Amino acid sequence: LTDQAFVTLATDDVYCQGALVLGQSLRNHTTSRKLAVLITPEVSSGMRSVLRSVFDEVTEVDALDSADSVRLALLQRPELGVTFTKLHCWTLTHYSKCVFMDADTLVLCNVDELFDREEFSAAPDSGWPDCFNSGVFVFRPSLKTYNLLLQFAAEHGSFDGGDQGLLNSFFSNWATADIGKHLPFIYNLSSSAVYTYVPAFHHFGRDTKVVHFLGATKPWNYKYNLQTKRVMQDGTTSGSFHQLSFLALWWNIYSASILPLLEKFQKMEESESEEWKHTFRGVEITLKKVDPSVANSLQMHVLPEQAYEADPTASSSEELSFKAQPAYEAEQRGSSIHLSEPDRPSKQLASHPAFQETSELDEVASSVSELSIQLKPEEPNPEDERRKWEEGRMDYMGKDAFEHIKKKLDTFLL
Ligand code: UPG
Repeated sequence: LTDQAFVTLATDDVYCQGALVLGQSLRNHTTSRKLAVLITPEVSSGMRSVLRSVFDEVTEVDALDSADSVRLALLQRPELGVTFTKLHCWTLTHYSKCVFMDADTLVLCNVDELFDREEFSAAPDSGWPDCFNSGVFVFRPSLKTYNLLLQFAAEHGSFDGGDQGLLNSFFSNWATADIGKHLPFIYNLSSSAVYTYVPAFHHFGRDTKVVHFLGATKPWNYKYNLQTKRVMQDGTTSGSFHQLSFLALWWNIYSASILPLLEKFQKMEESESEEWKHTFRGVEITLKKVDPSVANSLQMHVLPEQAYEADPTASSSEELSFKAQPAYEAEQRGSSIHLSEPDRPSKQLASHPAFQETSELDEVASSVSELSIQLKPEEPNPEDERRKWEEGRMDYMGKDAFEHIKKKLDTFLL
């Protein structure tokens, strides 16, 4: 059944974490279908390698923004415009039928029977059950449908500013035409439904097949204790026992299968490459080892030069200096450089294990455009460290404590 696939979407490295857990959960439950992920240019090359080890197909598409800021503002979720990118799934015409799943969903068992359904099948949205939720749906890739959707979007926009409003208006007879196209709610259980109708959850919840962590707080925003295997609750975390156990399930997969992959690929890149390339909204930064015999001797190139200035001759084993143009701001956070453009949140531009982590810089550098990056002295024996990690001998209380792992992940996920 190679002409059918589960498809998901991740427009940045953060959502990729969700896509990876979803992909792994489908693999764990031995799906017989292909796994495909749509990404945008912002996804880093390291993350693409990790995605390729879980998914059969990693396809880059352009971000498609609804550019409908008024309606999105109504939703108080300006970032959702990016979900219009989801429409690209109709262009995967080498598949005859697909099941789309949001990157914040998780399967609890094999759900291949979804492919017995027809376009357009979806489960009711718990907020307005005459609408379907667009986090899980069955569709048939077709350029004709894709173009009709784009045309419809341009003419009518989306009543909620996201893809869900648009798709509900487009497939407007879903609520009444064919009950066969209503997926049971257990194929898209939003975690909030658990507390809005507790008795129903107690009665039917054990049959749940797909959990959807819908809303602004995603599983990867929680803290997880690797030793106790529990999601940590601080003052801001609320959630029923069941919600927490779904979250713990997500984190179990993440820590057991995804974290080691991320670690492995990061270490491979560090040890194999003499050159590191990072791309950020069309800006490319290259770090090159200048003198292999000198620890951490790096040279930095930034393209295009009109956006960011870096002295191409500046190379040193102790310091790299970097200057963002006046409109941009640069800051060092841990071992990564972040850049922000006017009115946009800052994003990581580059990280390198040789960057000295300086907490002082964190505080003072947020408003400056010029930055000197201190380079670390040589690390003691990274081979030994890697072997220990691979053998599962992690130093949980010391350097491999959760905060440090998290910090490390942040260097290429933020
Ligand atoms: N996504 C990205 N990058 C982003 C935002 C979203 O890749 O910056 C993808 C990802 O696959 C994600 C999906 O789009 O899972 C939906 O976005 P999400 O942040 O999960 O939104 P929710 O509020 O949880 O989802 C509701 C619907 C969803 C619909 C969305 C917008 O459940 O199906 O896409 O609203 O209409």
